[in-house]
Amino acid sequence: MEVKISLGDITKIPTDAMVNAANTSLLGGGGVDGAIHRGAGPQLLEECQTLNGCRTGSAKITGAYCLPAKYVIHTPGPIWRGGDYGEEELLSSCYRKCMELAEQYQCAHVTFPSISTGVYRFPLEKAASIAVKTVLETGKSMKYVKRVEFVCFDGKTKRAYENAVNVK
Ligand code: AR6
Repeated sequence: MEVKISLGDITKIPTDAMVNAANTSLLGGGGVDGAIHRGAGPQLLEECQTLNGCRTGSAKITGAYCLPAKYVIHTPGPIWRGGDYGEEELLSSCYRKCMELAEQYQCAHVTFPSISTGVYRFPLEKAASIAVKTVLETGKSMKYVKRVEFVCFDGKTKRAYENAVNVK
């Protein structure tokens, strides 16, 4: 399995499964969630309204509508509350569940944003390390998932993911 780090807008990059850093309502929000709903069009919200939300650390899959993807995988990351509330395990669980859904739906290429490091304030270096480690571990035994791409929205985030890949 290949891991790639890129800089840009995740909604513009063609993929099989585009991961959304959502909230537990799955009904949209700001940041990457807002961009994904705008790019997909109103049918995404209609489908999300049928899902009854999603627990933090879990994931649900939908169609991608007008986005350049086959599916969107929505995962609510943990809100950082100092580190004593299971935040690290929950973030790892987000990446693991998204990888498992991508494999189940036979996706070769999966694009991830930096889950929880925006308004949810998870410390960037720690988040990048958990993301890379979990993806590499879960990807090892996968048959369909061949390429995982972390799409970073700014240079600081990109450097954190590059460092995380280099220490592995
Ligand atoms: N492409 C790639 N990355 C992006 C994009 C984009 N188009 N837009 C923002 N980012 P955030 P969270 C980066 O806040 O911390 C929403 O309101 C951003 O710079 O989107 O998991 C949800 O509904 C940052 O590096 O997600 C939830 O309520 C990363 O994506 C809440 O925010 C994550 O930032 C989730 O917070």
